[in-house]
Amino acid sequence: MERTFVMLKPDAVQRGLVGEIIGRFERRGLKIVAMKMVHITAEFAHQHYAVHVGKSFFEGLIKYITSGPVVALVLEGTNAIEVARATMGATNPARAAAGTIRADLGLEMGRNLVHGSDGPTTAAFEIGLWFSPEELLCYPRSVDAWIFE
Ligand code: IDP
Ligand code: MG
Repeated sequence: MERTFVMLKPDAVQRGLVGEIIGRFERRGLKIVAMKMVHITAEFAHQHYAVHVGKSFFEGLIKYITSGPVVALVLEGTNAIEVARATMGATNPARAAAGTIRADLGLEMGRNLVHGSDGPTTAAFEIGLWFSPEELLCYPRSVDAWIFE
């Protein structure tokens, strides 16, 4: 079973879309194994987005992501990384496929509502950055047999 890190960005919280967005991941069948609300510092944001240091949008991205509280989650399921990214849609909401979070709820790249790990290495790094091992909960759901073959 794979795990991925997902973050609902400050615009999702401010616009009252937390339930709508988390609900989409839940309905997909992904299991929430950790969740918390945090207002991150610029230093922490630099760690999270270290791969983007030096890019034209980097300073704007740090300002955006530290502008208010975010909701951080770890989701678990079959192909969780790929499935979460597909549920989110392409980085630019204007190009994202209809039915995805970014297409249905957003318009601009710099206000695209949600983050998801882009691969196994990134997922392991981000889960470790945001959560301590004790915060990752292992529990069965009664519906698991109807979601996982
Ligand atoms: P991703 O979130 O789809 O993985 P990345 O390329 O990793 O996309 O970029 C991280 C975040 O930086 C994006 O989600 C978006 O909020 C922001 N971003 C990326 N490129 C641009 C841009 O060209 N203009 C404004 N913001 C951008
Ligand atoms: Mg990315």
